Amino acid sequence: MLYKGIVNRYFDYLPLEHKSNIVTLCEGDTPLIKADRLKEEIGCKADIYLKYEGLNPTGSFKDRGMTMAISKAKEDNAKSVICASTGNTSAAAAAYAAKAKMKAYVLIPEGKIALGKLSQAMMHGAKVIQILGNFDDALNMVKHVADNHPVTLVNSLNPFRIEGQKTAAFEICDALDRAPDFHFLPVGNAGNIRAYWKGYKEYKGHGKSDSLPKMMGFQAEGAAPIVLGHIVKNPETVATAIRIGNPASWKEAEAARDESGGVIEMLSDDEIISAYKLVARTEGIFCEPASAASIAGVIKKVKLGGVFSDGDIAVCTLTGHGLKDPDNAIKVSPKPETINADDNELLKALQL
Ligand code: AN7
Repeated sequence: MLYKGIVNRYFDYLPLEHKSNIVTLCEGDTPLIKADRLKEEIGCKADIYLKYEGLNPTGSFKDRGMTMAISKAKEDNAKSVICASTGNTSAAAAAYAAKAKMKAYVLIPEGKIALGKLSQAMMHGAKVIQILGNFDDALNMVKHVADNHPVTLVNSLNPFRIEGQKTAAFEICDALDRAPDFHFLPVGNAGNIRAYWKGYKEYKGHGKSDSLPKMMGFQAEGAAPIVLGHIVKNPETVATAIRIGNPASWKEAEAARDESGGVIEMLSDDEIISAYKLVARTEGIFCEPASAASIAGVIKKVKLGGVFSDGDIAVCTLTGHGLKDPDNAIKVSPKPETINADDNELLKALQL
């Protein structure tokens, strides 16, 4: 049967009135990939599975929330949507608004979003406004606009975003035929950890799984408000997607951590980049730097010891595709060699 996206697939679990209002790019149904080479390389006792959300239509997990938020906006006859973004939300908002024949307005921190994401927002015809400030400034600004003008906010403060994103937890339980023991993911604005936890709890409530994972969230050291317990005024990290100092779902992220018996911890940019390279080179999977925080989190726990047992299942969400951020990929990789079109020079360069 033709796949029609997450709202259609999980319609009974989602708060949309009519299927006719679904706006979809056929997001979701992303692969859960068993990462045995990575497991061996880092000496992890648990089996590791990667939920490769980079394979969504705009290249990130944001499509799950956006299909739901835009479908609901259509149901409510909205004509335009607005969001602040570190990049991926703006790409998804722009694409789904285009499909829905709505106008999208997106605010991004100037110079601090990955090139692929900027190109997407521009290509899909959004009005792109760069702020001489950070994501947190931009989020405050769009909240003020949406409170006072007829434009729908599609940041994860919009509860329908969370509803859509929870379907990733459903897919994981469906694929494994159980819930995992651990779920690792990066934390920025904290909507996704909140959404997964909601999804796992609801699925268990419906009798679709009989356990819940420990939620293992990871922030970047320079942007770790939840770990530090205070707002970070000038967040900084190479993982620009999670360069956020005052997360909207702060309390809900803490609740997910505490109810599940999990953690929210921080990682250095070096740890994130080394996991980013490792997953690309062992599993053939290219994710963006922020996404690799989930793998860096597993590595940290393996080094600590005593966390995983044989037979445990740890799922890592790879939130966005590596092609989003070609600049960082090139920066951390060996430069290609240039030679003349000459067989001897080639043999010398190949060092077979
Ligand atoms: C690849 O696009 O906040 O903790 O404006 O793009 O749910 O915020 C992106 C966040 C992780 C963090 N990985 O998720 C935005 C935005 C990637 C991301 C996160 C983001 P949340």
